[in-house]
Amino acid sequence: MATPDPVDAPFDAAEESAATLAAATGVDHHDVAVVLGSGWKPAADRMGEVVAEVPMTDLGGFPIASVLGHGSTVRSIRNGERRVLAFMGRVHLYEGHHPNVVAHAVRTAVRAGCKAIVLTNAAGGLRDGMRAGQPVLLADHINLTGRTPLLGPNDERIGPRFPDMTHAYSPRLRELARSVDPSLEEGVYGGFLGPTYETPAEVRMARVLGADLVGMSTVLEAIAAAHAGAEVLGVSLVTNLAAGITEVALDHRDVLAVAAASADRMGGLIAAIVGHI
Ligand code: 8IG
Repeated sequence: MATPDPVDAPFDAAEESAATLAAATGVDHHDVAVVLGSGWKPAADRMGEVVAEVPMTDLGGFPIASVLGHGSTVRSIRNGERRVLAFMGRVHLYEGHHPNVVAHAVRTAVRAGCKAIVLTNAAGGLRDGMRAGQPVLLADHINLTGRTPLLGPNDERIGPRFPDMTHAYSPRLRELARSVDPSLEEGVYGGFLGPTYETPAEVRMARVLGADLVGMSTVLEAIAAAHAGAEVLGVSLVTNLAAGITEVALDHRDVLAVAAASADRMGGLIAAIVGHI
């Protein structure tokens, strides 16, 4: 059967994709999902034994592979008693997708049983003292995209009409992360639409608003997870200082180089956290 469209029927689409995932992996229940952002993919190799790996496009509801970044898969990983679902890539708003398509992975993970969602990303740092290569726990976000995956009639099967966001970034999971690595700092993530990096004036604006980091992902996924009642842990890897904070022009290749250099440490961090969730 064709998967229902996540735009019109997000709950049914997530339910169907979760059922397809269970059939394809032979694992009918997962506990924790991890969404791997730019440069974070090597982290998945340290999370445990890969039981199955499936192209995300096989699950239905995801954009075609050429958009997702070729070879985007989802892995089912055994980590002790826990079953981890690792999304080896994500859908971004700036690619032109509807917010419900951006949120489909998180909603699928929740339907697959995940009660905790780890959202990773690469981000620009703008707080004084931040440096490239530093991981930062998200304490909160500012959604500057002007979009939400909750637009339209609310489906009570997913969650409430007016979800509380006070504890969207789970204090429990942040504490757990700091118990694994006490050196972890926390920050507020400003989520922009992209795909340009900010102008220096926009970075100054973000700073005034209270952002410590800027990026182009995560906020809609966090909203979808909070709506669905899942705990969220957000982790940014600072791969560049935001525009105007540094005189150096931003280049995606530098971002990937920083991410590559940090991948092993980030992998160990996420693996250790997931093992305790
Ligand atoms: I990596 O400086 C990365 N992603 N918006 N700004 C925004 N997104 C980013 C940045 C940045 N660095």
